[in-house]
Amino acid sequence: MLPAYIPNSSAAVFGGGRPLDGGKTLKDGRRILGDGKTYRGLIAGTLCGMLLGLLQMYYLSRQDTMFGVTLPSFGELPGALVVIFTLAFGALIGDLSMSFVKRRLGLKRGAPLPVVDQLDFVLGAWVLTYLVSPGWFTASFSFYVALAVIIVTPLLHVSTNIVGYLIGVKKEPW
Ligand code: CTP
Ligand code: MG
Ligand code: K
Repeated sequence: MLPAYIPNSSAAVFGGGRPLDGGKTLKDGRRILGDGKTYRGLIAGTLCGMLLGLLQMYYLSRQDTMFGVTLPSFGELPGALVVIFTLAFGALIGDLSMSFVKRRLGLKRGAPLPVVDQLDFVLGAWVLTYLVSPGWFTASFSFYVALAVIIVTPLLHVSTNIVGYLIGVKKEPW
């Protein structure tokens, strides 16, 4: 999940500039996505998530087992590369999909939508990974993995956003 956790906070640090929706509004008079979803955030977020995934791959490729679990062999690494991309990019797609929904609900950029804000990127990462690499997804996914992620993620999300707010890269502490 690490390649999916990094992109949103990296987008908050490196994002800004030209918005993905080009400033356009829909018939409801509201922005398609809003100024909080930018090209720079999407690209930098994906690259940072993938960088972390590559570090994980490098580390894991140097050993055969971890905590008694047999790690993927080198031959499986190309598939892992694809998954690193779908986890990182999917996280940002999940986030911007929910910005689309937030705008349709009349919520302005930065307005909180509890639970959705904390888990949209997890859903995006899982859905894109499942669609692109269903074999890898089903092999790694289980009820307990999902449960752990759904419990831990909002706690991590809330705490990193408070830090982001305090250091001035986020406008709101959520
Ligand atoms: N960000 C970005 N590009 C993205 C995603 C995020 O530039 N694709 C940056 C923006 O500066 C954004 C910040 O990261 O303000 C925090 O992201 P988020 O909380 O998801 O955006 P909000 O500003 O809260 O906007 P929204 O209401 O649409 O969620
Ligand atoms: Mg927000
Ligand atoms: K969000």
